[in-house]
Amino acid sequence: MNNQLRPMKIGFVCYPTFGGSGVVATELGKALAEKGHEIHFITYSAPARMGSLKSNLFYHEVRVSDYPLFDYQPYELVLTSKMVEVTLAHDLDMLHVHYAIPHASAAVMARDILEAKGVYIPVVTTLHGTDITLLGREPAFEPVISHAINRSDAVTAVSESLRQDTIDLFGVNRDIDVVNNFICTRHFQKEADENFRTSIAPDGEPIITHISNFRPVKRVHDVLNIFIQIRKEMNAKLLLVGDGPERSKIEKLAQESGIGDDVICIGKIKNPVEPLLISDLFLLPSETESFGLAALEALAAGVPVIASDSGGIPEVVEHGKSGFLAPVGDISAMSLHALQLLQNPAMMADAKRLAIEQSGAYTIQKILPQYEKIYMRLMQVRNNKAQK
Ligand code: GMT
Repeated sequence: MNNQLRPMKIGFVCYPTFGGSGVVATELGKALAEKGHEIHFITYSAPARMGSLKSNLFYHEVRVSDYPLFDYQPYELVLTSKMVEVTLAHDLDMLHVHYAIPHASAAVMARDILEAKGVYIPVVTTLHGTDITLLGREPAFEPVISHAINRSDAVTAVSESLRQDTIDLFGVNRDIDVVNNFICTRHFQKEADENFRTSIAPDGEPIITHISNFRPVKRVHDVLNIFIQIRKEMNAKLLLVGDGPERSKIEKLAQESGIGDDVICIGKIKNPVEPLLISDLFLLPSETESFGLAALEALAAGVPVIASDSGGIPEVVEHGKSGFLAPVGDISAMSLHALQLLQNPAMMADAKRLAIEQSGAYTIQKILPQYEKIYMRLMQVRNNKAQK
């Protein structure tokens, strides 16, 4: 434990799903708990990556009863009340919420309710991307997101690109700390499962992988079209991991393109490490990506990445080193880069080595202290307030 930072009790609010923001929040909470802090997850179901409860790790369910009075159940209000309840019951020091809505706006309201009761609790908001780049553009959400950002006690963004987008889109004039996403290296220090590899590529074909929530922003049709170009030149398999609105369309397109047998969709899985360890190349041609945690996970598994040069991706993947970047939608450039790597073993070996090397800049050991520094800053403000 850092000498200057006493163990703290922190309420963590996130989406408990497999999405990047939930994964980052859960892994951060677990690592802080291991360092001696007391972490209370406040979510509508147990976070997917939480695993079994350990000491210092707690989970409080937000349960919205089905009131026949409402056409829409007021989740944000129930979440707010739960944050107030857990803060008082467990004497929390801080709330760290991941994703602007409804988490940051609910936390700001919870803090106001608690302040009226004479309890001051700082709110840290971590912005993850779609809350800013997609929802932030919606007039239906913009005023609430702006308010939540301006009224949080500290705001972090997962990349410099997202920090700039937040300033540009919301005109906020407050400090935003950039704290990058991270990986837990030990999760990747495993042998690849050879049976799994053979089941996907029985004749030793290279495996090209894409992992996402299959939303339009991921441009999974580009993934398929890049693969079709590669397949014209060499044997290969496309491994699609995850599920979402575009999946059945992509499966149908793969069948119609005559390469259906080379496209394997395995759906949603808890942990992306196993498929990454058997992969040769990772594709992430997204329209935008505030960071691209999936790309970082691929690098950590020693898998070079071919991606679009949008959002925060260039901060993660170094063009010409750990992979290649091209403009959004430039399928021919991305397929040429992919073939360059797949057909050149020496270049591929270098890219694999650089992938692992570059992911080393984003380990939890390097990122966690950056969050602790922010917590420490807010604890000082809290203590000063208490002394007045
Ligand atoms: O990628 C998604 O659509 C899921 C989304 C989320 O909120 O879970 O991911 C966002 O947050 C991740 C974690 O910070 C980032 O790595 C992703 O780049 C970001 N997605 C987008 O910006 C599209």
